Amino acid sequence: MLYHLFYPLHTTVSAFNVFRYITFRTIYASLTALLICLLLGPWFIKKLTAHQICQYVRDDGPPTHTAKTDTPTMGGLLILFSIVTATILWGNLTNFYVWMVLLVTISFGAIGFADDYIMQRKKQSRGLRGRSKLLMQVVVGLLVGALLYKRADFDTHVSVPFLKELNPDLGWAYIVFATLVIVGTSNAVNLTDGLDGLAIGPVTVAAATYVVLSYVTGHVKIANYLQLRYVAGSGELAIFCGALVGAGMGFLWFNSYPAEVFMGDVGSLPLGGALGTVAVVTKHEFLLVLVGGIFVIEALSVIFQVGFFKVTNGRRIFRMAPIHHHFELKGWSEPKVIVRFWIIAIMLALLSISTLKLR
Ligand code: 57M
Repeated sequence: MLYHLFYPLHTTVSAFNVFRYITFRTIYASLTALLICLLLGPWFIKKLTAHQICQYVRDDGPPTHTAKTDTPTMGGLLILFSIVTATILWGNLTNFYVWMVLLVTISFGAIGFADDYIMQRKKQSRGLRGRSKLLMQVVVGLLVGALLYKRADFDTHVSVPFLKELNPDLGWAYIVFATLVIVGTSNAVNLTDGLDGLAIGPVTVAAATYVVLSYVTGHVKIANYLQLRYVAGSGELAIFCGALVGAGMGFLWFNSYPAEVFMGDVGSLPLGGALGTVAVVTKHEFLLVLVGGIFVIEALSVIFQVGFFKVTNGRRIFRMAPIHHHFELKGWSEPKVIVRFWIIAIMLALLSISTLKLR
């Protein structure tokens, strides 16, 4: 909005020229989202507590988690408000991809909200049925895939990290592929969200990585220089990712151990969905496996644990899945698990950025 208000005035006030730059708007989108979270956070947490919107902790989890009962939840609403406001303020609102990623964020937020709301109404730790939740996510994913496929300038080739010669064209199957990436990431982030700051830390790191990736794929000269697929208009997603970084840091202020608030599904589902959408639009879909490696490890730990549990009639690979519970039950303190997972997330992000050159 500020871009549309001020940039046209640059002919009279040359200082307004700065609104043209994606870098400038990304930094301010990030700071705006951070400030919104920091300023509204205490008031919002008080409201959640006053309305008794609190977590119902499962009684079969690690014993340390029972102390978390009554922690306010649905803090994701604050994250969403900060991201959407900062993106609308600093983004170019004529950009198709900006609206697409906002659409995914808001609709996945609505699915998460319904889930959390049911949990609150029923006063228990289970909300929407897993299948209904998945079906709604798939519908949004397919819609995004179809909208992209219909665009004349969208490329249905996929790029594989480290192998620049390998660019298979998926054709219409790209719609299914995009859905898989978006829905898979959304659920993997949701599974990761089981310790204070465990999900929002790596989400923030991944968003910062995608600030760089969106910027370079949307910049014709840099994209050509790095031999990347140039996606016209994708640079504007750097502003959205910047807002995500700001909101992530702002939320972490309150969600860091010991957490004053949890994000709830209204936070975890849209954050993952948004990262998946950015990966799809910027043509860095496979790289998301590395950028979001923590989410992949968490999801795989569940898949292997549940699979092994079923095949062997009750035997387990990990003490408990997702894998963060395994380390907790091994005796690592909660902050140690969290910070070590953050360290891995940062390492993976650096590795991912290095693939821009190592191909
Ligand atoms: C949700 N949600 C947390 C909070 C957060 C298939 C199965 C493995 C699924 C999995 C599952 O349901 N995972 C997704 C994880 C919950 O947090 C709420 O949920 C929101 C995210 N959706 O924002 O609102 C609890 O996580 C803790 N938490 C924090 N700090 C935070 O910042 O400490 C969350 C955020 C909170 C709090 O304790 O109550 C959750 O874990 O429920 N299921 C599981 O994760 C369960 N695993 C399991 O059953 N494993 C089995 C195998 C055979 C399937 C096994 O290994 O034996 C565990 N979940 C819990 N306890 N809580 C089991 C034990």
